Amino acid sequence: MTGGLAGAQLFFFDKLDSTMNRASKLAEDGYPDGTVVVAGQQTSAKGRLGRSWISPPGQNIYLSVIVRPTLSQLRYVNMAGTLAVCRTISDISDLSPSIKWPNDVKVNGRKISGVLLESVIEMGMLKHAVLGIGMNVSLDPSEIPEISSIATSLSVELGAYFEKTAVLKILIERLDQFYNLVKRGCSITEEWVSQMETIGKTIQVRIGNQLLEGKARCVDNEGNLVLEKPDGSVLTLIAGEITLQS
Ligand code: BT5
Repeated sequence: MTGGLAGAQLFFFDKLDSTMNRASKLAEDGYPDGTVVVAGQQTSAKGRLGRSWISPPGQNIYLSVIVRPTLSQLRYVNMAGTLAVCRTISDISDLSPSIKWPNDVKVNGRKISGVLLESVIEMGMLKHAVLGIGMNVSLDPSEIPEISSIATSLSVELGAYFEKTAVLKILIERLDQFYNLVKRGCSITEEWVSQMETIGKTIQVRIGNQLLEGKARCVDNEGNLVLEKPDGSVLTLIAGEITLQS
């Protein structure tokens, strides 16, 4: 722990429905910026847009952090989460993680981690937000049909056992580092984009029931994806409302 924001106080639970729910409750009770909630297992873990995060017991990381940035810093917190995961993977291996806009971390084309940001805004003011990170450390996706073809873990990629606590410690340190940059008003967009696999690719985007195809041109300073449609027109996609198909 670097003694900064993330990791100020850490709560560990063997089993929770979701670390997001528990961290959100603690935030409502006034726990400070950087309070971390970790679970050994989740029974009802959340992904984005009503999806779920498979969270069996064992050596995977399920973590949520209470964050209290300004409203204008909020959009960078998701970047801090994905960058912290990438840096953690690079710290402990020679794997090359990449970010799939806006919140997935992939290794060799498969998802190893997902990041989720939930915020409570009242009367134009940010009350608090919770950043969630799921990271597969020793998950064996071949045992889970729903994700067997799309997911991976550190153990699968490296053929070695990893001690979850050691990985968690590095992840919290990295999160602390990136979140501190956000809080100090430094832009981490450039670094985020440099880790991103999505730029330059032809992608399919689902917006509600609509499916669009286009070329991912760039990401603007606020993290929005700029899509060029086949007719040459340009659309700015805001993270949080959108799913990339592949
Ligand atoms: C995410 O959503 O990727 C955000 C996941 C955040 C999970 C953390 S765990 C700690 C904290 N507590 C929670 O309750 N949540 C957070 P999304 O982009 O919607 O991706 C969800 C999709 O990823 C699912 O529909 C599956 O296709 C896939 N998926 C589910 N579980 C997975 C896993 N363990 N590994 C890889 N992919 C998974």
